[in-house]
Amino acid sequence: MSNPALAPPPRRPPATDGRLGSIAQRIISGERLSIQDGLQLYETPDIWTVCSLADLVRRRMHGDKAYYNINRHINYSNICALACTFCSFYRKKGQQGAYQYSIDEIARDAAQAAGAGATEIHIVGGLHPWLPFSYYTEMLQAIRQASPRVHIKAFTAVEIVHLARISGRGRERYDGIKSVLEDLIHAGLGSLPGGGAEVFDERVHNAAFRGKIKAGTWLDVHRAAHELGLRSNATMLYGHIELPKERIHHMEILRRQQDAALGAWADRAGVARPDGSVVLSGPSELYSHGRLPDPATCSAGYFQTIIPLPFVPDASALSRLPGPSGLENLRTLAIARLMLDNFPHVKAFWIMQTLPMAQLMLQAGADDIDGTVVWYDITKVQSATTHQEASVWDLQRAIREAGFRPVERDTLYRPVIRDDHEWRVDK
Ligand code: V47
Repeated sequence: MSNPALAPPPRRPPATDGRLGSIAQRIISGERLSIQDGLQLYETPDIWTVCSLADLVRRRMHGDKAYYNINRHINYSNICALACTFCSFYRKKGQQGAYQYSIDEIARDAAQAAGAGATEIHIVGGLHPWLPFSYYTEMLQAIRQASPRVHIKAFTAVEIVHLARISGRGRERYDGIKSVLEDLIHAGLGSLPGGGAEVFDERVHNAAFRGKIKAGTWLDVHRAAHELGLRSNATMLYGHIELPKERIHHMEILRRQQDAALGAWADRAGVARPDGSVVLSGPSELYSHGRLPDPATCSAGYFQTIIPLPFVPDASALSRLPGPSGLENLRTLAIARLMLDNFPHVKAFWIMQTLPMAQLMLQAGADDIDGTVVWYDITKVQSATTHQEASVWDLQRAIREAGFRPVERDTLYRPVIRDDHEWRVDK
């Protein structure tokens, strides 16, 4: 007798939602979506239309290119003054599993990665209660000295604020934050990663992120970085206690800040800005990727990439929560592509999404899957250890199988050209 549990599920036709017609029209003509539109994209059962609209925009911006990089993440210490409910990474000093790398160890690991072809070192850690400010500048200097060509992307906004505090420059003061960034740039910092943004909402912050910096301070750090000519990324940590409207609000805040960051460039370049916005994702050549500030000639700082981070509950104080499902991840990434029309890139961070899911995301708005990573301590998906490495072959295969052309990029999205053990960027 056949086992009913093994019978194929009934085939349902994919849901189509006629109400998406007007949103689709506006996306096709390159108009900016409203908060209401964003909510409708969350509410509709027609997830495949949402994904295919995001794919349309993504192809308009990047054609068949899909980016990856050769990088190495270094988490210098997990000792943290905070004890965030969503975090499984932090330890208290003396607690089992607490660690802190010396500058020599960090420089050695970075040099090893650079020797193996990495173009980027991505450094983040906990808010260490006792390490002095000089530890951070010496860390950057040591990497720069041992590996002059590698790009150092380091420290989330909450770490920058911590550094302002421990270096006596005031925790939340804008000029203090800016002068810390200046010191770090001088020591070798190349850009800021997008971590620590979580969800920009007072209710969610108080319930899940109490103790971390609030939205205004996170945005100030990135604004200061952009004013100093640094590029940065932005994240959204979703799938815990926040509501869809709070995710859309988060995206809207980032979009507004990016308008301001790109505004100065657009004014200089004579690019028209209807309503003060800078839409990069429309059909017009005026807004195509090629018209973005060229790193070789323009010192403008701005957000390069949005990285939606699905909440991984394992081993955190919120482990009772289920975390987001695969379809929720796909939808959120697609909506990020559609709402954040002034962000050049959308990253499906394979470590948190998994590589198979990142492949699907390439067909739903993502143009980047991050890199080889090697070690990653912040989250461990599906019983992974801290050694989480993808080879270049793995990344290229995943991209090709999804129907795209793999392009190795540096941190600033310049194509990397390799010749045996040498590499250079195509400007
Ligand atoms: O700041 C912490 C998040 C971030 C959990 O800029 C968690 O290119 C999910 O920002 N479940 C660090 N997320 C990672 C990050 C990042 C990663 C890859 C690329 C880039 C980039 C940035 O991870 C933290 C926090 O927001 N996080 N705990 C968790 N349980």
